[in-house]
Amino acid sequence: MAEPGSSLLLTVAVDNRLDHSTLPAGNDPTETAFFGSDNAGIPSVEQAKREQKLQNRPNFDFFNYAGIFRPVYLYTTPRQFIKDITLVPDLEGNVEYEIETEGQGDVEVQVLDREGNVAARSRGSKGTMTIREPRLWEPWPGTPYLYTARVTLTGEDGADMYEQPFGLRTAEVKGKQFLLNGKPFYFKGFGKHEDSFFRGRGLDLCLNVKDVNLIHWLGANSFRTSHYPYAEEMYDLCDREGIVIIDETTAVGLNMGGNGNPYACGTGEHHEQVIKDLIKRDKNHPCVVMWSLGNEPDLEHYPQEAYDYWHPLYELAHREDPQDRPVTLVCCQNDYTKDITTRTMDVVCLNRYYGWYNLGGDLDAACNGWNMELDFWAEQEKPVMLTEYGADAVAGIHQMVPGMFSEEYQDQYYERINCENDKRPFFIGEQIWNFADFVTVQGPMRVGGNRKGIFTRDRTPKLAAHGLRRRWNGIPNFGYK
Ligand code: BDP
Repeated sequence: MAEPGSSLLLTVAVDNRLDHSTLPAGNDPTETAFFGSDNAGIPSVEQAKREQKLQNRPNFDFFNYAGIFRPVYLYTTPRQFIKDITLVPDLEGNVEYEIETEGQGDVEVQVLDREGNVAARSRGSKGTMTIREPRLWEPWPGTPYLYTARVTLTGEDGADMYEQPFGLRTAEVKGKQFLLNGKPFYFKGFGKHEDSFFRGRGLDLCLNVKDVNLIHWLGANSFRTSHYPYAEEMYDLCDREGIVIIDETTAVGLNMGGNGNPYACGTGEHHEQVIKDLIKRDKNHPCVVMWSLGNEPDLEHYPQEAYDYWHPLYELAHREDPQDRPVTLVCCQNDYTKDITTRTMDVVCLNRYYGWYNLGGDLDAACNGWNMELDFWAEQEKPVMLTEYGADAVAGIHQMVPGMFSEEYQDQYYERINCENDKRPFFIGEQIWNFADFVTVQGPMRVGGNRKGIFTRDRTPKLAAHGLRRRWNGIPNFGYK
């Protein structure tokens, strides 16, 4: 330990290399890129590939950036200090708490209301406090009421103090419903990315405020942190603004399209750690209502291996979370009859591209196909939601007869698919892909990035944003299904 006043040199190395054993996963450097057009077998192409300069080959659809893109803080503590705070509130105002400390001392916990008045207090590192006349945390436009737990540890060396905001809310699945505070909740929102001009993925507090304002403007209530945990500042903001989050790990790209078993590549232990870290970091946030173990793994070609890999992770997440939130895994469009894992999650979360990657340009056929699949899910005793569906639209392309890549096609796509979803009582949410255009790997299917945003990369609305705004402002958070 450094003496006060002495200098300390801290060297941090960051490694952004990807392969099949990393999370997120990459392809081997010699394999084709995510969107590479293959033209396999042509001698000149094959040889040029072999002679190509080595580079990262992400097995996912976003630009991964590199380096440290979030703030890093160094701070000092007394010798006895508060290491961790765990809060498990209920709707009656009871808050179970546990304070982990380094060293011994007296622990005091005070719950402050929004005005700073003491609403409950307790002594000792573990116990239950009761808030009288409790106010619940409700998603916007309800009131996302926040309390603060002020924890003090007084040891031989002096006192350490930490303030942890929290909210009274519950999240659970019952039958085919997702209950928030005991009421059936309907998800309206997005998959997002941390991505913008100038900052790339770097933390941008102004951008976060802009995005949350746009979410309010649309009448949406939620997003998924596709495909990695976001900066903590975003969760703090969502706690305050009443935006609901599905919190996702970095496990994207565990899918070789059937050309290999992604579960034999050694990601298991790291994946467990990633889940533990995520839950430890975000467990007290009222905005987080569900954990997503990962995005679009192969669940079809190695169904048993997939189940044997994901099911223990599902159980781990339940064990790790003191609030025992629902747990899910986001499923790629696949042969759902072969996939035996998705149906075992608390919520069936589907990414589906009827009308884009298949049946593109024909929305009648797309709706027909989607309905056939919905008939299958109707048989399962689970709540079902879309965590991705969408169509690329290059802002400024307009067509009288809507064709792919036009703003009109994107707009009509959502109108048609949503109309089918509305007929299904077990369908509990629509998170579109994507909130805004974003950069990704180059390839023949990408026009200067992925254009499935309903906002451009600089956050101007496309036609579909207005249609969704009309729709979402008419759908209440509770009791729609
Ligand atoms: C899904 C992925 C997402 C992609 C999207 C797309 O989960 O990351 O960006 O498709 O192709 O497969 O637009």
